[in-house]
Amino acid sequence: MMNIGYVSSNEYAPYVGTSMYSLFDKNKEVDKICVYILDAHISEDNKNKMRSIAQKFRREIVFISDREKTVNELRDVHHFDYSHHKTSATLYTYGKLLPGLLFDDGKMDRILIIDSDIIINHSLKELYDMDLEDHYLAAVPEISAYYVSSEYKEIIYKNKFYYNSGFLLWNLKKIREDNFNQRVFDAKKAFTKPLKLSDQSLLNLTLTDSDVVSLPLKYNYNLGLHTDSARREKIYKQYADNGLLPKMKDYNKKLPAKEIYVLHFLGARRPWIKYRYPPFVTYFLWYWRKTPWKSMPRESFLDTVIKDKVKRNPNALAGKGKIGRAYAAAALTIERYCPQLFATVRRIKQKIVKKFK
Ligand SMILES: [Mn+2]
Repeated sequence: MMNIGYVSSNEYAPYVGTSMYSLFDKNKEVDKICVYILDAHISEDNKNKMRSIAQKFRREIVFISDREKTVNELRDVHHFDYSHHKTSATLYTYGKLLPGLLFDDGKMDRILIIDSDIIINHSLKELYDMDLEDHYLAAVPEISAYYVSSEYKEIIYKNKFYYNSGFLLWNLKKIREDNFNQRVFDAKKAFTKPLKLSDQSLLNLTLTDSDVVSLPLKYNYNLGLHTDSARREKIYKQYADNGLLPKMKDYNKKLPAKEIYVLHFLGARRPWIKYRYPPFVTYFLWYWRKTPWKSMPRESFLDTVIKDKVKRNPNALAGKGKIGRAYAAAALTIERYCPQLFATVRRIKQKIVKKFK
């Protein structure tokens, strides 16, 4: 028996569906899987598509659609916000930290909450059945954050490890007994600055070292490690020194796919964006092409990057110079990640020169 949780807006439903497909496909030996989807206004059409995937594998799927009042309370009573982010669906992503409030039916003993930008590449049975003892959860430390992250230093260095929030195995029994929800609210209240990485920032603000079991890297592999040849060796070694990666002869060698159980397409590595070729993109596309969304046009990278750069600069629309900077940053990002789009980059640069100088 496995309880799995996802948070999904309507926009992300196709990617949650793809992730769920990979989970079912790689966990056929598990006798019972129930997927709970915290429903941030998913359309009936997308829900039916998600249901058809569960049906194909004879698995149970439950949409949790009656939590709007609770989510509004997060905003109005506990002052959770999404001003730093794109949409109000961000409020629902805090559900990943409040499974006792937003997922639990009062009977579950544990739940594994998975991000929409994750592809499951191996059985999770052993992980799911692990002994959580007296801990609240199990999660994978994000050691790369010590080298590159937009997170506040004070959060990164607060505990022994800084944890990634994309893959969390929660001990719901323990959460109910100790009223863990209140601890999350207290941590939110005590931190007065905007949470840069929303749920992940708050997770790390809430936790102390003894609350968490650290999981091996293979259970939440940040694909950034694959391309970051400058730092990979150091980071792999740190995981190994902490017993979270088998000792290797050569830490400069990339982990082979068969040793990675959970592929996390973090940040700029969204595999569903057109013209993006992050490592293991074929693992995503393999499943994408089996879903009912397979012919949906993929998002344009240029639009995404520009939207993102403008969004990250909240005053961008206030003045020419700021928009110019947002476009310049977009051009740089495209140059770095997508050199095959050099003509596009040249066009943006010419636009900037014409409009903003
Ligand atoms: Mn993620």
